[in-house]
Amino acid sequence: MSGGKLSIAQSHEEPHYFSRVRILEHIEREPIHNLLFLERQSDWQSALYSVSSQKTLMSHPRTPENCLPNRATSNAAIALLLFLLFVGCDRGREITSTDKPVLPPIPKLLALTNMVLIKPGTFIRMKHLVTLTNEYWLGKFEVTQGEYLQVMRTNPSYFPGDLNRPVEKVSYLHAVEYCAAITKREREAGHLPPEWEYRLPTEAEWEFGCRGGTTNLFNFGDDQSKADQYAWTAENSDSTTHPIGQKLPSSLGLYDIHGNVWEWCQDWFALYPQSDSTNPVGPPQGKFKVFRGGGWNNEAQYARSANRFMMAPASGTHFVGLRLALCQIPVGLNQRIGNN
Ligand SMILES: [Ca+2]
Repeated sequence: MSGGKLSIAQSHEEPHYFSRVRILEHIEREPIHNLLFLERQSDWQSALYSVSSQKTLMSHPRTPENCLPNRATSNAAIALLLFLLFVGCDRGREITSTDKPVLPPIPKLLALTNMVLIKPGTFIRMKHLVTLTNEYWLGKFEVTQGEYLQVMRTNPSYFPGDLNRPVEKVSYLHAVEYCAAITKREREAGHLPPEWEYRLPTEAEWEFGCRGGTTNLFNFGDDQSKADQYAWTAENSDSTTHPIGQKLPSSLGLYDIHGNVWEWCQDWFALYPQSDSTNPVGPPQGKFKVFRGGGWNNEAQYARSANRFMMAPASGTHFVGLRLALCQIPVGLNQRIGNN
């Protein structure tokens, strides 16, 4: 824009005059490209008013600078302005809902079908109260050889022949890898909200689920002679594992939670704290990881709800397997999301 036009606008001191002159100048010179500088609807309306009501503008002194464009250019400019107005090219208008970026929906939790929901609650451990404040899920069955093979492409088990037997000879480290693979698969399938993950249960989660509100030696009571109905132990196993789900379940619907194979837990082994605890996860480090529930290789007394054993995390043996847990990731540990 030349300095001459600027002085004309200022000399007439008309609020809209300068903008009209400037609009018409741009219509005349660059009817498409330069019109994009108009950022308010009022500017467009002002421009239209000026072009269609030439008398208004003509009432101002005619100078080479503020002369109206010729008729052909004006008609083209009017058509262009009308088109831009009706197609919504006004850059100053408010962003509507249709302009907002579409974010992917947050997945709803869809647990695997063979999981049992465990509600929050408390239980007594070594005379101390343990409180679990969040609901979580436990696998209805031990992880089978078939399930492990499908995900990990290998089957480390000592007892072959039936893929419905529980997987064993799986180390704690490989069990963790399996849980992470399930988490990744279910997350990619859109079945897991960001704050949920599959993992090994903590000892407290395992025992609370096993007990199902009972305070007895076993979840079926204190009568060990009933163990044959609920568990594969050294008394009835014939020194081998058995396909999952053949014995009676616990009151919560958990099969083989006593016996068949022992089950890895998340915790490092340590003596329990001599106090009440909430959502305990065990010590931050250690030498051995805990496994629970007894197995085909030990008598029923070792399958008690409270019994525990431990092994180095890199070791695997033919009487230890795993059971999946589905839990919320504690606040502050969300950095694990996406690393699974
Ligand atoms: Ca078991």
